[in-house]
Amino acid sequence: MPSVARTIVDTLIAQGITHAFAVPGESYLPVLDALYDVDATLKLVTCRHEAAAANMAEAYGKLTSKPGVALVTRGPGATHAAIGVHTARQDSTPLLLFVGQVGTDMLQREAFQEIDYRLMFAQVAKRVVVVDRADRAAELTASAYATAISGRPGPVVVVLPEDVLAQEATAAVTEPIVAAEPSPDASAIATLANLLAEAERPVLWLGGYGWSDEAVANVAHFAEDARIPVVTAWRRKDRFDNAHPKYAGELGLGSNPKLVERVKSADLVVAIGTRLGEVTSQGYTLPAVPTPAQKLVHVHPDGDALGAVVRPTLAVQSSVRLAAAALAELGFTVDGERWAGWAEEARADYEAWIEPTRVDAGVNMAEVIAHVDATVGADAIFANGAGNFAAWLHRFHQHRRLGTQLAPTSGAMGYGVPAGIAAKILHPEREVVVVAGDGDFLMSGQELATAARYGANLILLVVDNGQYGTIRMHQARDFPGRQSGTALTNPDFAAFARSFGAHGATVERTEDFPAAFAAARAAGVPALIALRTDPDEIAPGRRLS
Ligand SMILES: Cc1ncc(C[n+]2csc(CCOP(=O)(O)OP(=O)(O)O)c2C)c(N)n1
Ligand SMILES: [Mg+2]
Repeated sequence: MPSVARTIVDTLIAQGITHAFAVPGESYLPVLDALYDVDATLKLVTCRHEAAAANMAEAYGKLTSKPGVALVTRGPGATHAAIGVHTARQDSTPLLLFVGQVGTDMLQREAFQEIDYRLMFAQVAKRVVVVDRADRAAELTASAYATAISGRPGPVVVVLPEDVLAQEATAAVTEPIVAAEPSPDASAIATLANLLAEAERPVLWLGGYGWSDEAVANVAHFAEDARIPVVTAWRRKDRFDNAHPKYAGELGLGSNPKLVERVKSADLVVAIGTRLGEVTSQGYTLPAVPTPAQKLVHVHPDGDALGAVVRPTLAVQSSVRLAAAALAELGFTVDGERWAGWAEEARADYEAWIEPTRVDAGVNMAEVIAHVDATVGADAIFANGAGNFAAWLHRFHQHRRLGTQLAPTSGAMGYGVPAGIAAKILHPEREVVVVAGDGDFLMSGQELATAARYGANLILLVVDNGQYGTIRMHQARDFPGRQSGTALTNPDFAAFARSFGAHGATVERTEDFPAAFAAARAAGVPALIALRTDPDEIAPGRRLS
Protein backbone atom coordinates (compact mmCIF):
# COMPACT_ATOMS: atom_id res chain seq x y z
CA MET A 1 0.00 0.00 0.00
CA PRO A 2 1.36 3.46 -0.89
CA SER A 3 1.50 6.23 1.72
CA VAL A 4 -0.97 9.09 1.68
CA ALA A 5 1.87 11.38 0.54
CA ARG A 6 2.74 9.07 -2.36
CA THR A 7 -0.92 8.76 -3.33
CA ILE A 8 -1.26 12.54 -3.52
CA VAL A 9 1.88 12.81 -5.65
CA ASP A 10 0.79 9.97 -7.95
CA THR A 11 -2.65 11.55 -8.41
CA LEU A 12 -0.99 14.79 -9.54
CA ILE A 13 1.36 12.95 -11.89
CA ALA A 14 -1.56 11.07 -13.42
CA GLN A 15 -3.14 14.42 -14.29
CA GLY A 16 0.01 15.53 -16.08
CA ILE A 17 1.38 17.90 -13.45
CA THR A 18 5.10 18.33 -14.17
CA HIS A 19 6.34 20.76 -11.51
CA ALA A 20 5.73 21.60 -7.88
CA PHE A 21 7.01 24.84 -6.31
CA ALA A 22 7.93 24.58 -2.66
CA VAL A 23 9.56 25.84 0.46
CA PRO A 24 10.12 22.76 2.61
CA GLY A 25 8.65 22.28 6.06
CA GLU A 26 8.90 19.55 8.63
CA SER A 27 5.11 19.43 8.60
CA TYR A 28 4.99 17.67 5.23
CA LEU A 29 8.20 15.63 5.12
CA PRO A 30 6.44 12.53 3.70
CA VAL A 31 5.44 14.52 0.57
CA LEU A 32 9.03 15.69 0.07
CA ASP A 33 10.09 12.09 0.47
CA ALA A 34 7.52 10.86 -2.06
CA LEU A 35 8.86 13.43 -4.55
CA TYR A 36 12.38 11.98 -4.11
CA ASP A 37 11.37 8.96 -6.18
CA VAL A 38 9.59 10.78 -9.01
CA ASP A 39 11.89 13.73 -9.67
CA ALA A 40 12.11 12.95 -13.38
CA THR A 41 8.32 13.19 -13.77
CA LEU A 42 7.24 15.72 -11.18
CA LYS A 43 10.07 18.16 -10.66
CA LEU A 44 10.42 19.86 -7.32
CA VAL A 45 11.44 23.52 -7.55
CA THR A 46 12.74 24.82 -4.23
CA CYS A 47 12.04 28.51 -3.70
CA ARG A 48 13.31 31.08 -1.19
CA HIS A 49 9.93 32.44 -0.12
CA GLU A 50 6.44 30.93 -0.12
CA ALA A 51 4.96 33.99 -1.85
CA ALA A 52 7.27 33.21 -4.75
CA ALA A 53 6.39 29.49 -4.69
CA ALA A 54 2.68 30.34 -4.84
CA ASN A 55 3.24 32.93 -7.57
CA MET A 56 5.29 30.45 -9.61
CA ALA A 57 2.48 27.93 -9.26
CA GLU A 58 -0.03 30.60 -10.32
CA ALA A 59 2.07 31.38 -13.41
CA TYR A 60 2.25 27.63 -14.17
CA GLY A 61 -1.56 27.60 -14.04
CA LYS A 62 -1.77 30.53 -16.46
CA LEU A 63 0.68 28.92 -18.88
CA THR A 64 -0.72 25.38 -18.88
CA SER A 65 -4.38 25.75 -17.80
CA LYS A 66 -3.60 22.95 -15.35
CA PRO A 67 -3.45 23.73 -11.65
CA GLY A 68 -0.07 25.00 -10.56
CA VAL A 69 1.09 23.16 -7.45
CA ALA A 70 2.69 24.88 -4.47
CA LEU A 71 3.80 23.08 -1.32
CA VAL A 72 4.25 25.07 1.88
CA THR A 73 4.51 24.45 5.55
CA ARG A 74 1.77 25.27 8.06
CA GLY A 75 1.25 28.66 9.78
CA PRO A 76 4.11 30.85 8.52
CA GLY A 77 4.33 29.07 5.17
CA ALA A 78 0.62 29.33 4.53
CA THR A 79 0.48 33.00 5.48
CA HIS A 80 3.38 33.82 3.14
CA ALA A 81 1.73 31.90 0.32
CA ALA A 82 -1.63 33.65 0.66
CA ILE A 83 -0.81 36.28 -1.99
CA GLY A 84 -0.62 33.61 -4.69
CA VAL A 85 -4.00 32.28 -3.64
CA HIS A 86 -5.46 35.77 -3.94
CA THR A 87 -3.97 36.33 -7.38
CA ALA A 88 -5.23 32.93 -8.57
CA ARG A 89 -8.69 33.87 -7.32
CA GLN A 90 -8.81 37.27 -9.02
CA ASP A 91 -7.19 35.96 -12.21
CA SER A 92 -9.32 32.78 -12.37
CA THR A 93 -6.21 30.58 -12.42
CA PRO A 94 -6.31 26.94 -11.31
CA LEU A 95 -4.00 26.42 -8.35
CA LEU A 96 -3.47 23.78 -5.67
CA LEU A 97 -1.81 25.00 -2.50
CA PHE A 98 -0.80 22.07 -0.31
CA VAL A 99 -0.32 23.15 3.28
CA GLY A 100 1.01 21.12 6.19
CA GLN A 101 -1.13 20.85 9.29
CA VAL A 102 -0.57 19.74 12.86
CA GLY A 103 -1.57 16.15 13.54
CA THR A 104 -5.21 15.33 14.18
CA ASP A 105 -4.11 14.29 17.68
CA MET A 106 -3.09 17.92 18.39
CA LEU A 107 -5.72 19.92 16.47
CA GLN A 108 -7.90 22.56 18.14
CA ARG A 109 -5.46 23.36 20.94
CA GLU A 110 -3.75 26.16 18.99
CA ALA A 111 -0.87 23.80 18.63
CA PHE A 112 2.46 24.86 17.10
CA GLN A 113 1.70 26.87 13.91
CA GLU A 114 -1.91 25.70 13.90
CA ILE A 115 -4.35 27.65 11.73
CA ASP A 116 -7.88 26.72 10.74
CA TYR A 117 -7.36 27.04 6.98
CA ARG A 118 -11.07 26.85 6.27
CA LEU A 119 -11.46 30.13 8.14
CA MET A 120 -8.24 31.68 6.94
CA PHE A 121 -8.86 31.06 3.24
CA ALA A 122 -12.66 31.30 3.39
CA GLN A 123 -12.87 34.19 0.98
CA VAL A 124 -9.77 33.82 -1.15
CA ALA A 125 -9.76 30.11 -1.97
CA LYS A 126 -12.51 28.46 -3.99
CA ARG A 127 -12.45 25.67 -1.46
CA VAL A 128 -10.37 24.21 1.35
CA VAL A 129 -10.04 20.43 1.34
CA VAL A 130 -8.73 18.67 4.45
CA VAL A 131 -7.18 15.26 3.82
CA ASP A 132 -8.24 13.91 7.21
CA ARG A 133 -8.61 10.22 6.31
CA ALA A 134 -5.93 8.10 4.69
CA ASP A 135 -8.43 5.94 2.84
CA ARG A 136 -9.84 9.06 1.15
CA ALA A 137 -6.54 10.74 0.17
CA ALA A 138 -6.81 9.90 -3.53
CA GLU A 139 -10.48 10.86 -3.69
CA LEU A 140 -9.93 14.18 -1.89
CA THR A 141 -6.86 15.14 -3.96
CA ALA A 142 -8.75 14.43 -7.18
CA SER A 143 -11.72 16.37 -5.84
CA ALA A 144 -9.52 19.39 -5.08
CA TYR A 145 -8.08 19.14 -8.60
CA ALA A 146 -11.57 19.01 -10.12
CA THR A 147 -12.69 22.09 -8.17
CA ALA A 148 -9.58 24.02 -9.25
CA ILE A 149 -10.29 23.49 -12.98
CA SER A 150 -14.11 23.51 -12.99
CA GLY A 151 -16.54 26.37 -13.51
CA ARG A 152 -14.51 29.51 -12.94
CA PRO A 153 -11.04 28.04 -12.27
CA GLY A 154 -9.34 29.12 -9.09
CA PRO A 155 -7.26 28.20 -6.07
CA VAL A 156 -7.98 25.25 -3.80
CA VAL A 157 -6.10 24.78 -0.54
CA VAL A 158 -5.36 21.18 0.41
CA VAL A 159 -4.60 20.69 4.09
CA LEU A 160 -2.38 17.80 5.13
CA PRO A 161 -2.51 16.78 8.82
CA GLU A 162 0.90 15.41 9.71
CA ASP A 163 -0.19 12.07 11.15
CA VAL A 164 -2.41 11.26 8.15
CA LEU A 165 0.40 11.90 5.62
CA ALA A 166 2.47 8.96 6.73
CA GLN A 167 -0.40 6.45 6.87
CA GLU A 168 -1.15 3.89 4.19
CA ALA A 169 -3.63 4.88 1.52
CA THR A 170 -5.46 3.39 -1.41
CA ALA A 171 -4.17 3.80 -4.97
CA ALA A 172 -4.03 7.15 -6.75
CA VAL A 173 -6.79 8.43 -9.03
CA THR A 174 -5.40 7.87 -12.51
CA GLU A 175 -8.33 8.57 -14.84
CA PRO A 176 -8.24 12.05 -16.40
CA ILE A 177 -10.17 14.70 -14.49
CA VAL A 178 -11.97 16.95 -16.96
CA ALA A 179 -14.10 20.02 -16.45
CA ALA A 180 -17.51 20.36 -18.05
CA GLU A 181 -17.55 22.85 -20.92
CA PRO A 182 -20.75 24.85 -21.44
CA SER A 183 -21.66 25.47 -25.08
CA PRO A 184 -23.68 28.39 -26.46
CA ASP A 185 -27.18 27.43 -27.49
CA ALA A 186 -28.16 28.00 -31.09
CA SER A 187 -30.87 30.52 -30.23
CA ALA A 188 -28.36 32.71 -28.38
CA ILE A 189 -26.08 32.75 -31.42
CA ALA A 190 -29.07 33.60 -33.63
CA THR A 191 -29.93 36.52 -31.30
CA LEU A 192 -26.32 37.68 -31.46
CA ALA A 193 -26.51 37.62 -35.27
CA ASN A 194 -29.67 39.75 -35.13
CA LEU A 195 -28.03 42.25 -32.80
CA LEU A 196 -25.08 42.48 -35.19
CA ALA A 197 -27.42 42.97 -38.12
CA GLU A 198 -28.94 45.98 -36.33
CA ALA A 199 -25.65 47.42 -35.03
CA GLU A 200 -23.83 50.42 -36.41
CA ARG A 201 -20.73 50.60 -34.19
CA PRO A 202 -19.95 47.20 -32.67
CA VAL A 203 -16.84 46.23 -30.70
CA LEU A 204 -15.50 42.86 -29.57
CA TRP A 205 -14.00 42.73 -26.09
CA LEU A 206 -11.85 39.75 -25.13
CA GLY A 207 -10.52 38.55 -21.81
CA GLY A 208 -10.71 35.90 -19.13
CA TYR A 209 -9.68 32.29 -19.30
CA GLY A 210 -10.24 29.22 -21.44
CA TRP A 211 -8.53 30.53 -24.58
CA SER A 212 -6.71 28.36 -27.10
CA ASP A 213 -4.80 29.20 -30.28
CA GLU A 214 -7.80 27.90 -32.21
CA ALA A 215 -10.20 30.14 -30.28
CA VAL A 216 -8.00 33.18 -30.97
CA ALA A 217 -7.91 32.25 -34.68
CA ASN A 218 -11.69 31.78 -34.77
CA VAL A 219 -12.30 35.18 -33.20
CA ALA A 220 -9.83 36.72 -35.67
CA HIS A 221 -11.78 35.23 -38.62
CA PHE A 222 -14.99 36.57 -37.21
CA ALA A 223 -13.49 40.03 -36.60
CA GLU A 224 -12.08 40.11 -40.14
CA ASP A 225 -15.35 39.11 -41.84
CA ALA A 226 -17.43 41.38 -39.67
CA ARG A 227 -14.77 44.17 -39.69
CA ILE A 228 -15.16 44.68 -35.97
CA PRO A 229 -12.49 46.33 -33.83
CA VAL A 230 -11.12 44.07 -31.09
CA VAL A 231 -10.36 45.31 -27.59
CA THR A 232 -8.69 43.27 -24.82
CA ALA A 233 -9.39 43.41 -21.12
CA TRP A 234 -6.81 44.61 -18.60
CA ARG A 235 -3.71 42.38 -18.57
CA ARG A 236 -5.31 39.99 -21.09
CA LYS A 237 -3.59 41.49 -24.10
CA ASP A 238 -2.35 38.15 -25.38
CA ARG A 239 -5.91 37.02 -26.21
CA PHE A 240 -5.47 38.62 -29.65
CA ASP A 241 -2.56 39.39 -31.97
CA ASN A 242 -1.79 43.03 -31.16
CA ALA A 243 -0.36 43.49 -34.66
CA HIS A 244 -3.62 42.36 -36.28
CA PRO A 245 -5.30 45.16 -38.28
CA LYS A 246 -8.49 44.75 -36.24
CA TYR A 247 -6.74 45.11 -32.84
CA ALA A 248 -7.58 48.42 -31.16
CA GLY A 249 -5.91 48.19 -27.74
CA GLU A 250 -6.40 47.33 -24.09
CA LEU A 251 -8.91 48.80 -21.69
CA GLY A 252 -7.53 48.95 -18.17
CA LEU A 253 -5.39 51.45 -16.27
CA GLY A 254 -3.99 54.36 -18.25
CA SER A 255 -5.84 53.36 -21.43
CA ASN A 256 -5.94 55.35 -24.62
CA PRO A 257 -8.63 58.02 -24.05
CA LYS A 258 -9.62 57.69 -27.70
CA LEU A 259 -10.28 53.99 -27.20
CA VAL A 260 -12.35 54.69 -24.11
CA GLU A 261 -14.39 57.22 -26.14
CA ARG A 262 -14.79 54.80 -29.01
CA VAL A 263 -16.09 52.00 -26.82
CA LYS A 264 -18.39 54.51 -25.08
CA SER A 265 -19.81 55.47 -28.44
CA ALA A 266 -20.24 51.85 -29.55
CA ASP A 267 -23.84 50.68 -29.80
CA LEU A 268 -23.03 46.99 -29.36
CA VAL A 269 -20.36 45.41 -27.18
CA VAL A 270 -19.72 41.69 -27.53
CA ALA A 271 -17.65 40.70 -24.48
CA ILE A 272 -16.13 37.23 -24.56
CA GLY A 273 -14.57 35.61 -21.50
CA THR A 274 -14.01 38.83 -19.55
CA ARG A 275 -15.77 39.46 -16.24
CA LEU A 276 -15.75 43.18 -17.13
CA GLY A 277 -14.09 43.78 -13.77
CA GLU A 278 -13.47 47.13 -12.10
CA VAL A 279 -10.22 48.03 -13.87
CA THR A 280 -11.30 46.78 -17.30
CA SER A 281 -14.68 48.52 -17.09
CA GLN A 282 -13.10 51.87 -16.10
CA GLY A 283 -14.60 51.70 -12.63
CA TYR A 284 -17.85 50.04 -13.69
CA THR A 285 -18.70 52.84 -16.08
CA LEU A 286 -17.98 51.05 -19.36
CA PRO A 287 -20.28 49.19 -19.63
CA ALA A 288 -22.14 51.05 -16.91
CA VAL A 289 -23.32 49.10 -13.90
CA PRO A 290 -26.02 47.98 -13.55
CA THR A 291 -27.51 49.00 -16.93
CA PRO A 292 -25.14 49.68 -19.81
CA ALA A 293 -25.75 52.47 -22.30
CA GLN A 294 -24.93 50.16 -25.19
CA LYS A 295 -26.32 46.77 -26.06
CA LEU A 296 -24.15 44.18 -24.36
CA VAL A 297 -23.71 40.54 -25.32
CA HIS A 298 -21.86 38.93 -22.44
CA VAL A 299 -20.35 35.52 -23.09
CA HIS A 300 -18.78 33.84 -20.07
CA PRO A 301 -18.25 30.22 -18.99
CA ASP A 302 -19.34 30.92 -15.43
CA GLY A 303 -23.04 31.52 -14.86
CA ASP A 304 -22.23 33.51 -11.72
CA ALA A 305 -20.34 36.08 -13.80
CA LEU A 306 -23.43 36.77 -15.93
CA GLY A 307 -25.94 39.37 -14.80
CA ALA A 308 -24.75 39.70 -11.21
CA VAL A 309 -22.87 42.98 -11.73
CA VAL A 310 -23.71 44.29 -15.17
CA ARG A 311 -26.99 43.46 -16.90
CA PRO A 312 -26.43 42.26 -20.45
CA THR A 313 -28.92 42.46 -23.33
CA LEU A 314 -27.97 38.86 -24.05
CA ALA A 315 -26.19 36.57 -21.58
CA VAL A 316 -24.54 33.50 -23.06
CA GLN A 317 -23.08 30.89 -20.78
CA SER A 318 -20.39 29.26 -22.87
CA SER A 319 -16.73 28.40 -22.83
CA VAL A 320 -14.60 30.81 -24.82
CA ARG A 321 -13.51 27.95 -27.06
CA LEU A 322 -17.02 26.92 -28.10
CA ALA A 323 -18.28 30.50 -28.37
CA ALA A 324 -15.35 31.38 -30.62
CA ALA A 325 -16.07 28.35 -32.80
CA ALA A 326 -19.74 29.35 -33.03
CA LEU A 327 -18.79 32.89 -34.06
CA ALA A 328 -16.49 31.62 -36.79
CA GLU A 329 -19.20 29.25 -37.98
CA LEU A 330 -21.77 32.03 -38.06
CA GLY A 331 -19.98 33.39 -41.14
CA PHE A 332 -21.24 36.89 -40.46
CA THR A 333 -19.97 39.24 -43.15
CA VAL A 334 -20.79 42.88 -43.08
CA ASP A 335 -21.99 44.60 -46.23
CA GLY A 336 -20.00 47.41 -47.87
CA GLU A 337 -21.22 50.56 -46.15
CA ARG A 338 -22.09 49.57 -42.60
CA TRP A 339 -19.57 50.71 -40.01
CA ALA A 340 -17.12 51.34 -42.86
CA GLY A 341 -13.89 52.85 -41.51
CA TRP A 342 -14.85 52.13 -37.87
CA ALA A 343 -12.23 49.41 -37.30
CA GLU A 344 -9.63 51.25 -39.41
CA GLU A 345 -10.03 54.39 -37.30
CA ALA A 346 -9.74 52.34 -34.13
CA ARG A 347 -6.54 50.78 -35.44
CA ALA A 348 -5.11 54.15 -36.44
CA ASP A 349 -5.80 55.46 -32.90
CA TYR A 350 -4.00 52.42 -31.47
CA GLU A 351 -0.97 52.80 -33.73
CA ALA A 352 -0.65 56.47 -32.79
CA TRP A 353 -0.97 55.51 -29.10
CA ILE A 354 1.96 53.09 -29.21
CA GLU A 355 4.34 55.58 -30.83
CA PRO A 356 7.08 56.00 -28.20
CA THR A 357 6.54 59.00 -25.94
CA ARG A 358 9.42 61.32 -24.96
CA VAL A 359 11.12 61.88 -21.64
CA ASP A 360 13.10 64.93 -20.52
CA ALA A 361 15.69 63.02 -18.47
CA GLY A 362 16.77 59.48 -17.61
CA VAL A 363 16.11 56.32 -19.59
CA ASN A 364 13.05 56.39 -21.84
CA MET A 365 11.12 53.19 -21.09
CA ALA A 366 8.96 53.67 -24.19
CA GLU A 367 12.03 53.28 -26.38
CA VAL A 368 13.38 50.46 -24.22
CA ILE A 369 10.19 48.44 -24.69
CA ALA A 370 10.11 49.26 -28.42
CA HIS A 371 13.67 47.92 -28.71
CA VAL A 372 12.88 44.77 -26.73
CA ASP A 373 9.81 44.22 -28.94
CA ALA A 374 11.82 44.57 -32.11
CA THR A 375 14.49 42.18 -30.82
CA VAL A 376 12.80 39.21 -29.15
CA GLY A 377 10.63 36.67 -30.98
CA ALA A 378 6.84 36.54 -31.09
CA ASP A 379 6.80 33.69 -28.57
CA ALA A 380 8.78 35.57 -25.90
CA ILE A 381 7.00 35.62 -22.55
CA PHE A 382 6.63 38.87 -20.59
CA ALA A 383 5.96 39.01 -16.86
CA ASN A 384 5.39 41.90 -14.51
CA GLY A 385 4.09 42.76 -11.06
CA ALA A 386 2.43 46.01 -10.01
CA GLY A 387 3.55 49.59 -10.37
CA ASN A 388 3.54 52.42 -12.88
CA PHE A 389 6.55 50.87 -14.64
CA ALA A 390 4.14 48.27 -16.05
CA ALA A 391 2.27 51.00 -17.94
CA TRP A 392 5.19 51.26 -20.39
CA LEU A 393 5.22 47.54 -20.98
CA HIS A 394 1.46 47.26 -21.43
CA ARG A 395 1.26 50.26 -23.73
CA PHE A 396 4.30 49.83 -25.96
CA HIS A 397 4.74 46.06 -26.17
CA GLN A 398 2.69 44.20 -28.74
CA HIS A 399 1.76 40.65 -27.75
CA ARG A 400 1.57 38.45 -30.81
CA ARG A 401 0.52 35.11 -29.32
CA LEU A 402 -1.55 33.56 -26.57
CA GLY A 403 0.47 32.57 -23.52
CA THR A 404 2.98 35.41 -23.71
CA GLN A 405 1.62 37.59 -20.89
CA LEU A 406 1.99 36.86 -17.18
CA ALA A 407 0.49 39.85 -15.42
CA PRO A 408 -1.59 39.79 -12.24
CA THR A 409 -5.03 41.39 -12.56
CA SER A 410 -4.90 41.34 -8.76
CA GLY A 411 -2.30 44.12 -8.95
CA ALA A 412 0.14 42.17 -6.78
CA MET A 413 3.66 43.54 -6.43
CA GLY A 414 6.44 40.95 -6.46
CA TYR A 415 4.74 38.74 -9.07
CA GLY A 416 6.95 39.29 -12.11
CA VAL A 417 10.19 37.66 -10.94
CA PRO A 418 8.68 34.35 -9.76
CA ALA A 419 6.27 34.24 -12.73
CA GLY A 420 9.18 34.75 -15.10
CA ILE A 421 11.22 32.03 -13.41
CA ALA A 422 8.33 29.56 -13.68
CA ALA A 423 7.92 30.46 -17.35
CA LYS A 424 11.62 29.93 -18.08
CA ILE A 425 11.66 26.60 -16.22
CA LEU A 426 8.64 25.43 -18.23
CA HIS A 427 9.87 26.84 -21.55
CA PRO A 428 13.68 26.98 -21.50
CA GLU A 429 13.72 27.46 -25.27
CA ARG A 430 11.68 30.67 -25.15
CA GLU A 431 12.89 34.11 -24.12
CA VAL A 432 11.43 35.43 -20.89
CA VAL A 433 11.53 39.13 -20.06
CA VAL A 434 10.46 40.41 -16.65
CA VAL A 435 9.79 44.11 -16.21
CA ALA A 436 9.85 45.13 -12.55
CA GLY A 437 9.85 48.37 -10.56
CA ASP A 438 12.48 49.05 -7.92
CA GLY A 439 9.79 48.59 -5.27
CA ASP A 440 8.22 45.62 -7.02
CA PHE A 441 11.54 43.84 -7.68
CA LEU A 442 12.72 43.74 -4.07
CA MET A 443 9.52 42.01 -2.97
CA SER A 444 10.81 38.85 -4.67
CA GLY A 445 14.38 39.64 -5.78
CA GLN A 446 15.74 36.88 -3.58
CA GLU A 447 14.35 34.42 -6.15
CA LEU A 448 17.38 35.20 -8.31
CA ALA A 449 18.81 32.38 -6.21
CA THR A 450 16.09 30.07 -7.54
CA ALA A 451 16.70 31.26 -11.11
CA ALA A 452 20.43 30.59 -10.71
CA ARG A 453 19.84 27.17 -9.16
CA TYR A 454 17.57 25.94 -11.95
CA GLY A 455 19.32 27.72 -14.82
CA ALA A 456 16.27 29.85 -15.50
CA ASN A 457 18.05 32.40 -17.66
CA LEU A 458 15.44 35.09 -17.78
CA ILE A 459 16.09 38.77 -18.42
CA LEU A 460 15.03 41.22 -15.75
CA LEU A 461 14.53 44.90 -16.48
CA VAL A 462 14.37 46.82 -13.21
CA VAL A 463 12.93 50.29 -13.60
CA ASP A 464 14.78 52.25 -10.92
CA ASN A 465 13.07 55.56 -10.15
CA GLY A 466 13.92 55.53 -6.43
CA GLN A 467 10.32 55.51 -5.31
CA TYR A 468 7.03 53.70 -4.98
CA GLY A 469 6.07 55.76 -7.98
CA THR A 470 2.43 54.75 -8.31
CA ILE A 471 1.66 55.81 -4.77
CA ARG A 472 3.79 58.94 -5.19
CA MET A 473 1.62 59.83 -8.20
CA HIS A 474 -1.62 59.47 -6.23
CA GLN A 475 -0.03 61.38 -3.36
CA ALA A 476 1.03 64.28 -5.59
CA ARG A 477 -2.55 64.55 -6.80
CA ASP A 478 -4.36 64.17 -3.47
CA PHE A 479 -1.79 65.66 -1.05
CA PRO A 480 0.39 67.99 -3.16
CA GLY A 481 3.79 68.91 -1.76
CA ARG A 482 3.63 66.33 1.05
CA GLN A 483 5.59 63.21 0.10
CA SER A 484 5.07 60.57 2.75
CA GLY A 485 6.32 57.00 2.79
CA THR A 486 7.04 56.72 -0.91
CA ALA A 487 10.79 57.46 -1.25
CA LEU A 488 13.17 54.48 -1.53
CA THR A 489 16.85 53.90 -0.82
CA ASN A 490 17.98 51.29 -3.29
CA PRO A 491 20.88 48.88 -3.44
CA ASP A 492 23.12 48.63 -6.50
CA PHE A 493 20.77 46.27 -8.35
CA ALA A 494 23.43 45.12 -10.83
CA ALA A 495 25.81 44.19 -8.00
CA PHE A 496 22.94 42.48 -6.19
CA ALA A 497 22.29 40.36 -9.29
CA ARG A 498 25.98 39.49 -9.67
CA SER A 499 26.09 38.28 -6.08
CA PHE A 500 23.74 35.45 -7.17
CA GLY A 501 25.95 34.55 -10.12
CA ALA A 502 23.65 36.42 -12.48
CA HIS A 503 24.68 39.01 -15.04
CA GLY A 504 24.13 42.57 -13.85
CA ALA A 505 24.33 45.91 -15.64
CA THR A 506 23.13 49.47 -15.14
CA VAL A 507 21.88 51.70 -17.93
CA GLU A 508 21.61 55.45 -17.46
CA ARG A 509 21.03 56.58 -21.06
CA THR A 510 18.47 55.19 -23.49
CA GLU A 511 21.06 54.88 -26.24
CA ASP A 512 23.09 52.44 -24.11
CA PHE A 513 20.19 50.01 -23.74
CA PRO A 514 20.49 48.02 -27.03
CA ALA A 515 24.07 46.96 -26.24
CA ALA A 516 23.17 46.15 -22.64
CA PHE A 517 20.20 44.09 -23.79
CA ALA A 518 22.33 42.18 -26.30
CA ALA A 519 24.84 41.39 -23.55
CA ALA A 520 22.06 40.23 -21.22
CA ARG A 521 20.61 37.93 -23.91
CA ALA A 522 24.04 36.44 -24.55
CA ALA A 523 24.95 36.08 -20.86
CA GLY A 524 24.09 32.40 -20.49
CA VAL A 525 22.96 33.09 -16.91
CA PRO A 526 19.98 35.00 -15.48
CA ALA A 527 20.47 38.68 -16.30
CA LEU A 528 19.38 41.92 -14.70
CA ILE A 529 19.53 45.38 -16.21
CA ALA A 530 18.81 48.29 -13.87
CA LEU A 531 17.38 51.21 -15.80
CA ARG A 532 17.76 54.61 -14.17
CA THR A 533 14.63 56.58 -14.92
CA ASP A 534 13.68 60.08 -13.83
CA PRO A 535 11.29 60.04 -10.86
CA ASP A 536 9.44 62.94 -12.47
CA GLU A 537 8.57 60.78 -15.52
CA ILE A 538 5.76 59.14 -13.63
CA ALA A 539 3.79 57.56 -16.49
CA PRO A 540 4.07 57.50 -20.29
CA GLY A 541 3.80 61.10 -21.43
CA ARG A 542 3.01 62.34 -17.90
CA ARG A 543 5.23 64.18 -15.41
CA LEU A 544 4.80 64.57 -11.66
CA SER A 545 5.72 68.24 -11.93
C1 LIG B 1 1.86 43.50 -2.54
C2 LIG B 1 1.49 44.91 -2.78
N1 LIG B 1 1.81 45.85 -1.89
C3 LIG B 1 1.50 47.15 -2.11
C4 LIG B 1 0.82 47.52 -3.23
C5 LIG B 1 0.46 48.98 -3.47
N2 LIG B 1 1.28 49.50 -4.56
C6 LIG B 1 0.86 49.49 -5.84
S1 LIG B 1 1.99 50.08 -6.91
C7 LIG B 1 3.08 50.40 -5.66
C8 LIG B 1 4.41 51.03 -5.94
C9 LIG B 1 5.21 50.25 -6.92
O1 LIG B 1 6.51 50.78 -6.91
P1 LIG B 1 7.58 50.35 -7.98
O2 LIG B 1 7.62 48.88 -8.11
O3 LIG B 1 8.85 51.02 -7.65
O4 LIG B 1 6.98 50.89 -9.34
P2 LIG B 1 6.75 52.41 -9.82
O5 LIG B 1 5.33 52.74 -9.53
O6 LIG B 1 7.72 53.29 -9.10
O7 LIG B 1 7.01 52.37 -11.29
C10 LIG B 1 2.56 50.03 -4.42
C11 LIG B 1 3.26 50.19 -3.14
C12 LIG B 1 0.48 46.49 -4.13
N3 LIG B 1 -0.21 46.72 -5.26
N4 LIG B 1 0.84 45.20 -3.91
MG1 LIG C 1 9.66 52.70 -8.50
